[in-house]
Amino acid sequence: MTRLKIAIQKSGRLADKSLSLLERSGLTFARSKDKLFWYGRNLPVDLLLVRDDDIPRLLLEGVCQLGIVGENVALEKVLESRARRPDAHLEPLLKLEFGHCRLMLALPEDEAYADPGQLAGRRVATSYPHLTRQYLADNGVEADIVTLNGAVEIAPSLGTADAIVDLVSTGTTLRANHLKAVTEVLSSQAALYRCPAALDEPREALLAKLLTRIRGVQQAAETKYVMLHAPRARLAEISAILPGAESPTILSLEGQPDRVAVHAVCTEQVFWEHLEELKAAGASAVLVLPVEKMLA
Ligand code: PRT
Ligand code: ZN
Repeated sequence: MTRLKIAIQKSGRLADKSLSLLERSGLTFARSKDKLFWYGRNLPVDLLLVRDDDIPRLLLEGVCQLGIVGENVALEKVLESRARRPDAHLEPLLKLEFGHCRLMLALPEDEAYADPGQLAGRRVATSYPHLTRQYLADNGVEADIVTLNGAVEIAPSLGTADAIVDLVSTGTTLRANHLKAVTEVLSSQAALYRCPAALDEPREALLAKLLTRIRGVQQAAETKYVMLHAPRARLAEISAILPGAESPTILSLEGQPDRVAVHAVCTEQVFWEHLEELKAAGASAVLVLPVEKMLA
């Protein structure tokens, strides 16, 4: 039977948002609390809950057809697997706008930074040895890479490394360990990936349908339905302020020949500044409503 499997992180920073995205895309699952496999109830799409590090391999081996994982993990694991499969490759179908972080080179606070060349012959601790090696090679630097699976940020104070390459979001962890981020190795966010192998036709069709839905959910999150009253004479000006709105609907207002009601779908973010500009252009009764679903 035609079914798809999606791998997401079981617990951790990406887990809740990954599941929520799929649920908002209309997928429902027969959940089993401690099981790793959730059966898709309303569509033939099942869920596999795993450690994020396992997701790239599940895709490369075709065990799962879709997966949600940080670009940092996807790229690291692809580079790692190239020892066995030189052509290993994963392409993000969609960036998902959560799980943002940066893989950064960090040095002890009191060391001045000039360029990556100063790492030559020194020890760099990281949980991302392949991305680090690639970065150093791209910069023509030969250094010793010390691979650690956790607590990378304490390596310099323990004396096991001179520098680190680690994920940073707020920078609090680095500061607490008297380190400073000096340059970016990779900028990352969660992304939706597919298996590289082509699928049979029904499964490709199902995958395309799911992708359209997920895109729709993403788009709807930004999109707002705006309703307002406006002086008929300033319609052009008001339409131009509405962000990302195409051909608004204009309705007449009973007993008010000079004013009209304007309804518009704004596909770009509507900020307070836009509302203030609308008001200055004579708009009143401005309402901004969320859009739940979109099918373009
Ligand atoms: O158990 P499993 O293997 O599935 O999870 P995990 O522990 O490997 O990963 P998890 O849940 O911590 O992170 C999953 C993904 O979230 C990462 O691969 C990144 O893509 C993304 N992400 C976003 C982050 C961060 N932000 C982040 N801040 N991953 C880790 N961190 C670390 C950072 O390295 C630091 O040690 O969180 C700490 C706090 O960061 P600061 O800069 O805010 O202090
Ligand atoms: Zn992990």
